[in-house]
Amino acid sequence: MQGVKTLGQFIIEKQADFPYAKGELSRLLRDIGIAAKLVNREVNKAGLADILGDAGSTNIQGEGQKKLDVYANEQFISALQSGGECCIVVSEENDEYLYIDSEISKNAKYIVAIDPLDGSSNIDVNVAVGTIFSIYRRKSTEGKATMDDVLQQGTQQVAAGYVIYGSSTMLVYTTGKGVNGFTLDPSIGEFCLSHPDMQMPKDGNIYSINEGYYTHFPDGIKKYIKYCQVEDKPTNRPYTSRYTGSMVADLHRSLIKGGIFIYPMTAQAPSGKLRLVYECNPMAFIVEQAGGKASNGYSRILELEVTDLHQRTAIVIGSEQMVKKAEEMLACFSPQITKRTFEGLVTIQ
Ligand code: P6P
Repeated sequence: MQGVKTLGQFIIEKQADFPYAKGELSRLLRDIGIAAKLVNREVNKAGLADILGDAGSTNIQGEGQKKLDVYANEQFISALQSGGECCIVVSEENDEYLYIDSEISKNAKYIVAIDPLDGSSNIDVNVAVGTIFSIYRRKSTEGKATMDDVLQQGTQQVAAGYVIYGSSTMLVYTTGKGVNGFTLDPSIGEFCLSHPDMQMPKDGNIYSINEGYYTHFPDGIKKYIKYCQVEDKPTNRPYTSRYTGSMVADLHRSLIKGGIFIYPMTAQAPSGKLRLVYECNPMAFIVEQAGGKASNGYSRILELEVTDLHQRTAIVIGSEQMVKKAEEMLACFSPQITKRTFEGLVTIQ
């Protein structure tokens, strides 16, 4: 395979890049890559096998768990349990964190937070879905890792990445030294380096938001949407609207083509919908490493205080110039949104 560099080869090659270069993080990333290949196999034949439809159970979000959600969760947890490098797993599908109490993991130093199958409501209609993962090093140095090791600020991540199961399957990750993308070559069953050193365009003309909630958006977001729609040739407007309902797909497009993805707070979701620990923090780390920007409209996502495994946040993320424009509109028309019970809006840190 002349010129092809697999994920495994790349991880080993870059191992010296991070301070704890004893191979532990390399093995952890390898374990995640293996689980991603297993999930990919099932996602790609979901329409064939009897794994569509609700599994009957529901997750902490109260959402019906589709069988693929459950399968993906099991695969990632199993890979992390058997890999020996992870001591705690936080998953969107599990109410509490999972402490991995096994002989092989007794010296494990890493915490992994994961959304095993994000956008899973799109599976039945064959729209891209994704896995999002975030990796921290435990803070405590002895005994059993605890919640204090889990609830760390996004700036403390040592690695983050996503898998997008789309027209091709890609794994994109960062360890804080830039962002690299790998495409799965089914003929050899390997993720191969296809997008080295990914850079998010500083500006763009694609905005991504669920405009169905328009009436419930803060005024600043309404103003930004109208700004995107106004005819203005010098600033390449009107922009194009693209929204898939899968955060991973919308952000992957923005990473490659430029653009902005917004899931703001609304009256129904006064703290936003998306989860900080296993959706917004990892995506913000990746986007910032690629030269983009990520906030809740007012404060940098990676600096938000983490107080709960499943806490939600508003998010404005993507090309730097577009995010700055949206933040300007929020500052001007929805300054420091404060708690107002009748609108259900909350104070922004
Ligand atoms: P809505 C999928 O359920 C998800 O968590 C993200 O992947 C996606 O961006 C968002 O929710 C879609 O939410 O309210 O627009 O359907």
